[in-house]
Amino acid sequence: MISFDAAHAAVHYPPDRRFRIWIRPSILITAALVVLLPVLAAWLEVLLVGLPHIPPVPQVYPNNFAGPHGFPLWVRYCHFFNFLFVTMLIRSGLSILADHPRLYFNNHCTPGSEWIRLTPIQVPTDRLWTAKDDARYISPMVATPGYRHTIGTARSWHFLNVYGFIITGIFFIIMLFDTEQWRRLVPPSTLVLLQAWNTWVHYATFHLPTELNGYYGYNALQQIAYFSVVFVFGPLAILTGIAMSPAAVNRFHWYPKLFGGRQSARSIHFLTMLSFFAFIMVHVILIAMTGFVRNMNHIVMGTDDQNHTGMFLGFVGIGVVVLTWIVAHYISWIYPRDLQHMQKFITYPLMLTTLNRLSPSEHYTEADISPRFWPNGMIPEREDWKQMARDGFQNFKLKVGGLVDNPVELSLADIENLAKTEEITMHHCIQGWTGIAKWGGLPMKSLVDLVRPKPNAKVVAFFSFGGSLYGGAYYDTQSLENVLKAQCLLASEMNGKPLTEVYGAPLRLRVENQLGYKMVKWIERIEFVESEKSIGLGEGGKNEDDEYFDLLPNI
Ligand SMILES: Nc1nc2c(c(=O)[nH]1)N[C@H]1C(S)=C(S)[C@@H](COP(=O)(O)O)O[C@H]1N2
Ligand SMILES: [Mo]
Repeated sequence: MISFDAAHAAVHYPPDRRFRIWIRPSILITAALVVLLPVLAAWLEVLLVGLPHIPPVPQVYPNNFAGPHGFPLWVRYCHFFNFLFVTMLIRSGLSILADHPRLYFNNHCTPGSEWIRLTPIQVPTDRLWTAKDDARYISPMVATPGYRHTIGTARSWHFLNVYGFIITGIFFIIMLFDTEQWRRLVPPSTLVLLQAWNTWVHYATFHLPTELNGYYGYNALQQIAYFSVVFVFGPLAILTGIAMSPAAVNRFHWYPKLFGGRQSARSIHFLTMLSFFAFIMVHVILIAMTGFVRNMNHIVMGTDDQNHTGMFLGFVGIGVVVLTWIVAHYISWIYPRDLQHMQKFITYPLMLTTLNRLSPSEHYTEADISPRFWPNGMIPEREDWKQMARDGFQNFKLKVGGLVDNPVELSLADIENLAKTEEITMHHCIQGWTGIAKWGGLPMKSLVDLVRPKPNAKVVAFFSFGGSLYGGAYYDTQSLENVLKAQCLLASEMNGKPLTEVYGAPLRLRVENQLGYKMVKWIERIEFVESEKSIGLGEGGKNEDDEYFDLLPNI
């Protein structure tokens, strides 16, 4: 489908492309019960007391039906765009999930504690296994853009489509309540629950009830399903999405707790995706079973008759959606930079005016510290770093320069003498995993005060001893404004001990309102510059340059 050069083929086409799903047995049993119990109850009811009574479907005549009915143009447009956006969200979401194919209900993400794993790999304990090693291949047939480790581009699609999804959703809900159409979706009383149960008993025991004409009304079960999709799953998907933002979570600690924690929110985000998927499946099957031609006219043409226009145009609409998936696939590989810039054009200003304004303020306790913290990145292979590592970094000097009045070279002891604070914070990796650790080191603000940036210095660049996925040294940038915020540290300690080699010795950055890749490990030098455009490919960091990550990942 797409041909890669050797470096990209090595990342995107790993030899091991097996796909396996493992689910914790207790969860599997619970899920099976949740599905089977209602079916069993329906059969029992029919065997013991017979089929429940469903009132006969009233005969409706177009000229005597007073209530809200039909499918106005705005309903039909929203339906189409929603289908487009939701499928794009599912496809790009699957690519994101494949980058850390484990879901948890605890914030530590300790290997083995996941409730579902979409990889055959059990994390090896006899060697270093980074989160990036753990990323899996996913077929581009089911995911956008698919393959392995394409999370940057997948996120661009996910965000571009989420804007469409939210705008469509808001417009739809406004229109619902601006017209009488809301009465078609919102159950009038709890009595509907009883009616829905009765309808369910019919479906579950294969006694299909006579269907109402959807042009005039829905059966109780159908109404509850539509209501849940619009008013429960849609908002839940959005709210749990926001609960994965480091800027939001590290500012408002109560927020992720609404969903049982940051990882539980991620799991619920996944489960809402499954709910959407299951809904689409059942919806399509029932549309086909209950008068396909007429139903297609309803939602495509807005008419209630038996000619074939709606069906044909409907197929064209589905074709357009499938074509969009295919076009998105090729854009991902042929114009990834344009895609990245398009998403930045919208998201960057949006972040600056919203999430980026939140200052992190965390107060985890020692007891919250994760027993094991996923490692990431490539340990430096440079000889000078290895030599210093052998000597415990006694000869290390951090060079701080660029647009500053007072360039300095600091040993670890100098840095310790400047100032030192500690904080216990939650780390959010772009891949989806989190971990809590205590970090100790120099507040970046103290360093800024010491070197005195010139007025035109707006960006701080951190260069690493370590390499990167496609070659070249790792680096990333921060706005000067952001490093002055609370809890931005040049960390030399993790959990009360000097940083180990794996976790970034001798120094690493901590920025608690952004994602992990902004926090350069194994820092060699720091440079104050006017703009990130003058460094590397100018996108703001090694991952931004090579993997199309965001410049400002507050979410
Ligand atoms: N030099 C360097 N720093 C890096 C990376 C890297 O690849 N190279 N990976 C980043 C990413 S993606 C994450 S999530 C964090 C991981 O930090 P940890 O190993 O302490 O978990 O380091 C960041 N810093
Ligand atoms: Mo990361």
